[in-house]
Amino acid sequence: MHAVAFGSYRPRPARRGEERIEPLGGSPPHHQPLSRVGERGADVPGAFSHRELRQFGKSLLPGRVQTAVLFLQLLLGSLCASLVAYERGMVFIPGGEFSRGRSYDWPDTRLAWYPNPLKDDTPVRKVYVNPFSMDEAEVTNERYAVFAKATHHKVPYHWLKGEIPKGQEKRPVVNVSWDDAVGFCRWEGKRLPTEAEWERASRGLAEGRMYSWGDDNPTAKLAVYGLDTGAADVCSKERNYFGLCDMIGNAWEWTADWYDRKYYEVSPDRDPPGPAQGIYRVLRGGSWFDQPPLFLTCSYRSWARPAERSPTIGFRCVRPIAQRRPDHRASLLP
Ligand SMILES: [Ca+2]
Repeated sequence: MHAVAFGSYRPRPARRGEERIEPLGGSPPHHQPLSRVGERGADVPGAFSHRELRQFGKSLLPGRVQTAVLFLQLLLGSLCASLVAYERGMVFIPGGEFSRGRSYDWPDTRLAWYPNPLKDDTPVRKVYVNPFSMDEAEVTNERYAVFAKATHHKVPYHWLKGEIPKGQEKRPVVNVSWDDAVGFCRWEGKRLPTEAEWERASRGLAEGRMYSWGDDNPTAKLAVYGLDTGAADVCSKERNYFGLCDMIGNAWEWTADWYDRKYYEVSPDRDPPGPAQGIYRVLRGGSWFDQPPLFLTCSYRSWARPAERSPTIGFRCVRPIAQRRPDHRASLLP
C-alpha cells in the first residue's frame, strides 16, 4: 500500500509527562483574507452582484461622464471575470499570496535525540500563485474511460476485461502513473497542478492550519480516510472553502512537480514551478487508506516514482487563467 511504501516517518505519540507541542495555529501576521469564491466560480474577485451594480448605477448623476465610464468598466470587468471563471466541473481559484508549508510542530520536532527526518514542508514562506481553474473532483473512472477509449490509452490494470469495475464509475481513477495523468489532463486541454497551486486550492483560508477546515482531525463527514475497502465516490463529503471535493483523502493526487526535500528553502516566491529535475513526483492530500494526521494534512508532501501505479493514487487537473511564464515544464502546458 502506498502509505507503507512512502510512510517511513510517523510522529511518535507524546510520552507520559512529556509536553505535547500544540500546533501554533492562528493566522500569519500578514494574513490577507481571500475574496469569497463560490462553487464553480459563481462569484469571483472583481465580480459584483446585480443588486450592487443597480444601486451604484442609481447613484450616478446625469452628466457625470467620468463616473459613468467607471461604472461601465466595473460592469465589464465583472462580466469578464465571470466568463473566464466559469467552466462546468471546474472551480475558479483566484490568484493571490498564501503561506505555504507546515507552521506547527510535530511532537518530535524539537527532540534532539530524535531528529525529525522530514522537514521538507518547511520553512513556511509566502508564495504567490496566478489564478487558475481546478477540477472540482478527482478524475473519475468514467471520465478516464472516455479518454482511454478515444486515445486507445491503456486502462488501469485492475479493470478486468478493460471495463470499469461494476458500480465504481464515480470513484476516482487509481492505479494510474504520472504519465497517465499528464496524458489525460493534456487531452482535456489542461495540465496537472503544481504543488503550490494544489496547496493554495486545498487550504482556502486555512493558512497555518493542519486541514482545510482547521486543526481538528477529520471525521466521516469531512473526508474519506482510514478505510481498507478502497476509495469512495467523489464528492461524497463536504467541500472545502473553494468548493473542491476530496482535497483531503480519498485518493492521493499527482502534482506536476519533481520532489526535492529542500525545495521550500530555495523556491521562487511567485508561481514556484518545482525543481528542474528529480527522481520522484510529488503527491498530495492523503488517501482512503491513511490515518490522521500527517499524510492527510494540507502541507504534507509525499512522493513516488512517475511509473508508480497504486490503488491509493489518482489525480485532478487544472487550467491556468493567466499566461504563465515559460519554464522548464512548458511542455506540460496545453
Ligand atoms: Ca484527494
